[in-house]
Amino acid sequence: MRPKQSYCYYVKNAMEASWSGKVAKSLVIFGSGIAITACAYAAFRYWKRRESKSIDEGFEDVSKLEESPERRILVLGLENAGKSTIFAQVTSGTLKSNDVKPTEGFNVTCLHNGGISINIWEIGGSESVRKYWGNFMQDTDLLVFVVDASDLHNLSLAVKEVKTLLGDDRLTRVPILVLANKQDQPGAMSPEEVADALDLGSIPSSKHKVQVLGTQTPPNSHTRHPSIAEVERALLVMSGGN
Ligand SMILES: Nc1nc2c(ncn2[C@@H]2O[C@H](COP(=O)(O)OP(=O)(O)OP(=O)(O)O)[C@@H](O)[C@H]2O)c(=O)[nH]1
Ligand SMILES: [Mg+2]
Repeated sequence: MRPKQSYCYYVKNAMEASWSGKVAKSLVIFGSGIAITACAYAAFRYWKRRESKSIDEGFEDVSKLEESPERRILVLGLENAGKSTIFAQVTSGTLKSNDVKPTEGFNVTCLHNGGISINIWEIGGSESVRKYWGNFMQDTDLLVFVVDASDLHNLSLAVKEVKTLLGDDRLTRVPILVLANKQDQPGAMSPEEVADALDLGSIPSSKHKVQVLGTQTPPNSHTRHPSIAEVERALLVMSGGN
């Protein structure tokens, strides 16, 4: 038979029980606190690792972009020389020259060759736009200068503009493709005559590689003139996009 316990015994036991219960409870709370903190820390570390990985990946993407093969061609020439018409035929094959309007600012079109994108910037040639040509010189891989070979009246102005361009440091060693356009017009100068007029022979080959092509994109023509395919080939080779 169990000895009869005094009231104090029960109180003491109850106190001990409640004390050990509190300790156990505290231990459980403390333990869960540690576990939660550990989990939170682990989650934080995991998130940090993910974050730094995605930042690294971001940098990889940027470096890939920097290496991405892109070329930039700058197309200049006096107004009405035929820049927009030629490049519409080169990039989209369209023959509708009625759609061509004088370029008030600039046009950008793109040629793709393999994995390389060739961005073609045609800047308007009117007097009011020519003063902004200087804003487009940077990072040019190829300069195309279009001349209306049938417009003898404005030839000296074209010569003056070419001289100014050749004096621009940003174009040093940039290859130059001169298009003697409107070869279909009676009395148009030949590509050789245009080259002489622009004094292209005096340009040292160490400074610029120069090529001259005769082109024509007459209005109402039903076929693309072979000279346009020649231009396309020259663009790819001279811009380094081939
Ligand atoms: N006959 C003939 N006309 C051409 C030729 N190429 C262009 N044209 C015409 O010349 C005019 C001017 O052509 P655009 O292509 O607008 O000239 P642009 O050099 O772009 O002129 P801006 O944008 O004002 O600087 C248009 O009426 C064309 O149809 C060509 O080879 N022969
Ligand atoms: Mg134009």
